[in-house]
Amino acid sequence: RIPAEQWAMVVEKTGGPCVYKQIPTPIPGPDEVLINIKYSGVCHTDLHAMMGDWPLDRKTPLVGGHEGAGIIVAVGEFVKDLKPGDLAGIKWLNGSCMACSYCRQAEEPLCVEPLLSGYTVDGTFQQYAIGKAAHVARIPQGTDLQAVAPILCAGITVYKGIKESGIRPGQHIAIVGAGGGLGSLALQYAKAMGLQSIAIDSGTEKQRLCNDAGAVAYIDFMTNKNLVQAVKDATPDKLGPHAVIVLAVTEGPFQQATEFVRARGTVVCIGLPANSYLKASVFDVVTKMINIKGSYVGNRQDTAEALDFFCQGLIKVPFKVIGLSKLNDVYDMMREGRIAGRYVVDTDR
Ligand code: 8ID
Ligand code: ZN
Ligand code: ZN
Repeated sequence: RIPAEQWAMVVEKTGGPCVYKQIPTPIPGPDEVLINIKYSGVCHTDLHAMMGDWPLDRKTPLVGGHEGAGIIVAVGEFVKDLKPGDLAGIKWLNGSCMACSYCRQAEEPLCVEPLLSGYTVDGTFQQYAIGKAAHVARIPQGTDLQAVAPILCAGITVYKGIKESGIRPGQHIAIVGAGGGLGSLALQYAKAMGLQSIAIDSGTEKQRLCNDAGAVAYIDFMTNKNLVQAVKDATPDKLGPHAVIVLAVTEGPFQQATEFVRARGTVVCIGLPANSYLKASVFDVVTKMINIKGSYVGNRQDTAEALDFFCQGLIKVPFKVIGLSKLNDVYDMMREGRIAGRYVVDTDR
């Protein structure tokens, strides 16, 4: 029943575009599972991967994608707790060594020898993809596979980032890039976690999305003349948000975040713009006791928790579905910052 060949979008050279073609169906190793991917979210990371934006080697040719939800069709001989027919998801961390000092402490995203889906190993922009059994996301039977796909990177990442900020219920969080894929999920998790969100992005479509998600304020970074003051003014005491989650794909907003975060507040860097550096006033960081940190996807427990919020019905993912063969169109829209929410590709067309 598993076909020898299957449809995939393949990056054949840096800069793209992806080529829609049939390639052999991969065969899982003893500690792996083969998943018939039904839907996959398209993350900005996939575009960075195609463009060769990062100082990190990747494979070529490459099948991108790391937000894939589907049905297990084969399991390796060492796999005991998963079986054909179970629902599962492939996330950015496809596998890790499980032996290094980070893996031993469940900090597996920091593994020294990670396998990265759609980067160092083929990902989910194909009909059949492989994941290490230890790392695939366990998705409960009956889950809507279209809607859950974006949880597998965007959801896990922003949920983890919010936890890393140390913010508490009732406090204000600024989400920079709130109308994008990670941002729209961040608004949902923030609300579910009892936080008040200040959304920063641009355009009226993203404004509508942010308002619908319950943001207490929307600030347009393209038209606002004094963004730093506007963000501070959006908190009741005008001192600024307790935490900032920066999801933007350019350098400027990382700098700006340290200017509007409240004293003692935390800036969590999540976006990964090419060739970018953090710059902040040392005087402000010291005298306001500002915390600046990074946050990188999530571990297996973060994955389970992020999925649990979704399965409880607390996370409404704003997504649009398009055929896998149209992936290049999604990248074009993404480059121009025109996507409100997330695109999910259907691997059957
Ligand atoms: O683990 C991680 N740290 C992780 C996980 C997943 C993704 C990091 N990422 C990275 C991606 O590689 C990418 O660099 O997070 C970034 C955002 O991914 P995304 O949400 O998938 O991208 P998007 O849908 O294109 O959204 C980006 C949004 O940022 C807005 C854009 O308008 C868009 O809505 N934006 C930009 I560009 N500049 C802005 C600014 N100055 C801004 N919003 C506010 N202010
Ligand atoms: Zn991603
Ligand atoms: Zn490791």
